[in-house]
Amino acid sequence: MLKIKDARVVVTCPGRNFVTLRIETADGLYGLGDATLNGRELAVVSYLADHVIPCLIGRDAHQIEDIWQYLYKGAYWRRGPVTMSAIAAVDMALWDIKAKAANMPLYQLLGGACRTGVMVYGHANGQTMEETVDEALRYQALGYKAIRLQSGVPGLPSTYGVSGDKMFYEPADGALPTENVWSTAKYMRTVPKLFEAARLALGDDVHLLHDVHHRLTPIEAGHLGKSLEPYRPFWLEDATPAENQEAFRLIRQHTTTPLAVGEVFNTIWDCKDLIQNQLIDYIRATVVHAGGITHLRRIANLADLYQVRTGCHGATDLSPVTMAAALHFDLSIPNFGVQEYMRHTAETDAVFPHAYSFKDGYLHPGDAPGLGVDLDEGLAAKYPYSRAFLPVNRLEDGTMYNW
Ligand code: KDG
Ligand code: MG
Repeated sequence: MLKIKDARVVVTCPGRNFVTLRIETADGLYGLGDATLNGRELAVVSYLADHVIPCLIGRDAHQIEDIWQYLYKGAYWRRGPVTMSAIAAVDMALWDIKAKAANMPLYQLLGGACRTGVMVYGHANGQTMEETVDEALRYQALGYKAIRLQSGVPGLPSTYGVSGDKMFYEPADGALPTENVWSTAKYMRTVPKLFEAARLALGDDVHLLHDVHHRLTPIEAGHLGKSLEPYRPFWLEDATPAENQEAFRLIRQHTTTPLAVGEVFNTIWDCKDLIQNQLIDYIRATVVHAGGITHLRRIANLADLYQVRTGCHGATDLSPVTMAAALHFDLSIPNFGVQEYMRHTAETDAVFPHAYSFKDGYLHPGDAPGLGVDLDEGLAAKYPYSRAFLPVNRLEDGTMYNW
């Protein structure tokens, strides 16, 4: 038995907010779990501190599955991003402890490596198409095999997903939500031109991706997917929201462009129909927002039956603890597709020293026991929480938008 002696939540803001759970056992082992929910961080802090940690003390840290079931079913109130991020943090920390107890990197406990490295995609973005293509060339020169392209839309003052800082894109940008303006017509004209220019400049050997950020209706998404086909995109992401999983059937009827969705999903129930009906090609659920490694493995196993591959969310609001967990997971599953990788700033990396490393377009989790990531609590304390929100989106006439 590895008795859980103590657990605490650490909130830090080395450039952006991160919530980390640290679980300690009676014999001195500890594990870390990420619980960051962008723009709603403190809700998860309270969920963990007030409602989860008291139930953990004295339990056997080895009983990962039982503790997962206890927190999920025992709460009565199942699912939802706050609950599932909190459960994910516990789950990650317990896997970290188990792997440290076994003196193995986590991927070994998960079945061992299925590949030599984890192919990642980076974010090339710019205010103009030309700037975006230049950025993409820079990523290609850094060795990236897969690159996401986002560009400003002519006629719109700002566009979500296009950042000022090129290497360290930060989605949450205001102490109150900033407002972007959206026009589907203007956007739809831009993307195929961007892909045409990028294919011409980058050649055929690089994967090109694009994120719609849930801005289109299914029929608009079908049209966009079809117009991108000549440029062979790796995927079109979040083409329409997926609360109605059936909506993806209409997109599928109109395009063979591969579809990715799921960064906002928190359980297998959010993607069950999408997967079983083969309406998507990549599932983007992540360790932190979808109930940890224990639950993400269940999702990936279901997806594998239907030839759906994983493409885990990996934006900067997912801490290095999640990045490490995702890499161990990605390395060990048969149906891995690609991993998103937005680099963290030097401040964040200093607070979370880690064993994973990037080389030639691939990340590797490293061979340190456990997740291979630590938390410098002294340094973390120097960066107090600072409220920040994701932007909201309005149409040109002021209508609140996002299907
Ligand atoms: O917190 C939300 C961001 O992580 C998200 O909007 C970024 O869409 C995103 C992506 O694909 O990385
Ligand atoms: Mg996205």
